[in-house]
Amino acid sequence: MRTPSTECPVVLVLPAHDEEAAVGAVVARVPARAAGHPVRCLVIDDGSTDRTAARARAAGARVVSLGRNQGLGAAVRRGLAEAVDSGAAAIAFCDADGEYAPEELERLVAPILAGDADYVVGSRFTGSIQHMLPHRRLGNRVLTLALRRLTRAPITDGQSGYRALSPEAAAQAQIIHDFNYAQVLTLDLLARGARYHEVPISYRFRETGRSFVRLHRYLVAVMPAVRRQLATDVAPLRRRPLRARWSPPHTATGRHGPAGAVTSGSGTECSSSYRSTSSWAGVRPDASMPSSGSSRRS
Ligand SMILES: Nc1nc2c(ncn2[C@@H]2O[C@H](COP(=O)(O)OP(=O)(O)OP(=O)(O)O)[C@@H](O)[C@H]2O)c(=O)[nH]1
Ligand SMILES: [Mg+2]
Repeated sequence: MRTPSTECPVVLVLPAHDEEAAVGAVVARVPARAAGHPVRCLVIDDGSTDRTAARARAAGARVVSLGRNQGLGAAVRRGLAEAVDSGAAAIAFCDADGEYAPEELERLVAPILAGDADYVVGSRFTGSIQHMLPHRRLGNRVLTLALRRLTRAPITDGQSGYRALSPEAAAQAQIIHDFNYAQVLTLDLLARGARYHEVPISYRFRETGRSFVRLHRYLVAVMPAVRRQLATDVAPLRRRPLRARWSPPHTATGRHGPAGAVTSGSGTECSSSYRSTSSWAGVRPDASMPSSGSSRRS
């Protein structure tokens, strides 16, 4: 098992598209440390035509620009790959529009750093919601119910924009379309045997910028991607005993051992060699697990 040194950073990725009004303040709110680790903020500038990149840099973030606008799924995919390459001890991501609280970062990454989870989702519905449009609330409920049915996992917020992954999970995760990650990332990671965990988070609807969510376009892009995800070689969800992987922190024992479902390199240095060395316990050896940086597109 790999024990990340407390010198290895926690990386918070902020995918951003035309968020000049909010991104600087979000970066400034990122805590300097989380669970004893230094925190690095990485903004993925997804083809912004405003001053998003400059504002993020001025506030102290590292900025990676995608050049042209590629979509939220592509931006998160790139962010995960960059964070893995930088030797992160844990990787989180959230919106750059101020809807999620960077101050709550430790809550997200603590179960990963403790070795109790591979994939942590911040749940707005077990936390607090300051304002959410009624049709959004309904849409979230319906899509979450569908995801629960598909995975048989106790998911309470399938569309959350605040999540954290172990570096091993981030290296192996596949986001199979560029438009979005919400459902396909969860389906992919659970099918790979990731130990899923939720933590309550706070949420407030964006006050600036422009949302990319338009119901029709969203459904037209997301539904076929979910169908494709369910047909991939890591998706025999209905046949896998996933329940065994939802043990709450500190009781997660069993065949994965108490400190992680992932086997990877040993040692305490900040390593970025997850792609070549890691594998999920429980995943078929023939299952292909390309890196998160691969561009498998819709
Ligand atoms: N609009 C848009 N946002 C993107 C894109 N790529 C990355 N993002 C960023 O992805 C994050 C999530 O997008 P949002 O539009 O906030 O999606 P959402 O939170 O589901 O919708 P709202 O609740 O209306 O904010 C934000 O930080 C965006 O700036 C893109 O292609 N379009
Ligand atoms: Mg948002």
